[in-house]
Amino acid sequence: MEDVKLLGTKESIFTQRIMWALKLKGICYEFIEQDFSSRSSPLLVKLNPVYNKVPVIVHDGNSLAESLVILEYIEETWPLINPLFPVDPFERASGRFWARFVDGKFYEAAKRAFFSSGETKAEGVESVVEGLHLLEGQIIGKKFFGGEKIGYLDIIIGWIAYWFQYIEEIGEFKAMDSTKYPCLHAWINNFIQLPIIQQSLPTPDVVKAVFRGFKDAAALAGAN
Ligand SMILES: N[C@@H](CCC(=O)N[C@@H](CS)C(=O)NCC(=O)O)C(=O)O
Repeated sequence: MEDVKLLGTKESIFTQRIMWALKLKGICYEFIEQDFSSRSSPLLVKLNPVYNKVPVIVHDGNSLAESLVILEYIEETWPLINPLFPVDPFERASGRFWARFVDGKFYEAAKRAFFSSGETKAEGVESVVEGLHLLEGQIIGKKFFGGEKIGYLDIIIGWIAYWFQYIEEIGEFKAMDSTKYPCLHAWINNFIQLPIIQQSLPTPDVVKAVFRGFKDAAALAGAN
């Protein structure tokens, strides 16, 4: 039995990555749900003093934060069970490149499209559209970004398959277009239909309430 604990929230796109990876590896873990409605829990502050953010994994008493780092750790700790990274060094590095793109440039553009208004919002939407176009180029001819089965990059991009539609709805913008990105659209359906993904997804109501909360908090902060 492994001693694995995961601090997170079920609505968090970053926490879900770790839940998916642990499930794909068949690793049992204790989930320690966090509540961000007031302050970060003392346990989270202790285990992730740098960012106070989830997810945090605790394995045999050692804690690690940042989902991309945790995913690499999970893969290196349990490499033989359902490998998530490609074997080929170029493919591995390329996966890391696109992971950074999604968590960096693309995520920041989605935040501008979601939170901003006027020119900044329009620029954010344009940048998201460019990002989707680039991701379409990466999935052409493949069922999953990992090839025939779900892998590291699918886990990173997974939030676009489910959360993105609600980001668009609550953020009042539209960038996803199944006619412009047919392969990405096919991937979304393939990804969402996987039982391991289905089982852990929060309901649309929960996701929308979280995103509305982000919007309201940002509006309140802007007004002060
Ligand atoms: N780069 C981090 C992002 C983690 C993150 O933004 N977590 C959010 C939840 S989705 C969080 O903990 N927010 C709490 C807060 O900011 O107080 C990762 O990949 O793990």
